[in-house]
Amino acid sequence: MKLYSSVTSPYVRKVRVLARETGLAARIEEIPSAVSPIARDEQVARVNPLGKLPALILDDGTALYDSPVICEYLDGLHGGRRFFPPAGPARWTALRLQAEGDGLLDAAILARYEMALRPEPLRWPEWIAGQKAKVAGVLDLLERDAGSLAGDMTIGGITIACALGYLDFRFPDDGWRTARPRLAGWFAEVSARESLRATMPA
Ligand SMILES: N[C@@H](CCC(=O)N[C@@H](CS)C(=O)NCC(=O)O)C(=O)O
Repeated sequence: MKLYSSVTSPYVRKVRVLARETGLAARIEEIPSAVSPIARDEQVARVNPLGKLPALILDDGTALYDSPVICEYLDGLHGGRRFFPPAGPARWTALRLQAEGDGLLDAAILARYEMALRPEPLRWPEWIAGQKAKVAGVLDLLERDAGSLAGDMTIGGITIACALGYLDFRFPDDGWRTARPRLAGWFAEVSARESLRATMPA
C-alpha cells in the first residue's frame, strides 16, 4: 500500500499512529507530499479529487480517503484488538471522540490557514476567533468528559491525541492545558506510547 503523507499533518498522523499500533507500518510505503488549499499537488489530486492528505492507495490501485475511512480499513487488516470497537456503546464513544478530534482539527486548520496563508491585509480576526471558539468548545467538553478517554486506546483516543499534538505544534502559546488538568494528564500519559513518540510533528 502507498500512503500520500506529510509528517506535519495531524490527519496523516492518525493513520501513521494506527499503522504502528497495529503492526502494519512495514506494509505501507509513504510518499511525502505537500498540499494546501492554494497549492494543489497534482499527484495527490489525481487520486483524491479534494487534493487532501491522507490518501491510501491499495495494492489493486483503489484509492481510500479520508482519515476515518483509511483508519477503519487498516483496522480490518490485523489480527489484534480492534481500534474501532465492533458494536455497542464502546463503538459510539470511539466514533464520537473521533468526530470531536477531527472537528477540532478542522477548526484549528481553518484558523491556521487564515493566520498563515491568507495575505495579511485580507485576514479576518472574527473568523479566527470563531474557529478558536470551536476548538475551545471541544477542549472544554473533553475536560468534562475525560472519563470517555479512559481504558483501551481506540480511534477516538488516537484522534484526540493527534489533535492536541497539533495544538502544541501550531498554537504553542494558546495554553490549551490551562484549566483542563484531566485532559492534560491524559495527554501526558498517552504521549509516552511509542506510536505517538515516533510520529511527533517537528
Ligand atoms: N477530513 C479529512 C481532512 C484532511 C485535510 O484537511 N488534510 C489537510 C492536511 S493537514 C489538507 O490536505 N489540506 C489541503 C487542502 O485543504 O487543500 C481527513 O480526515 O483526512
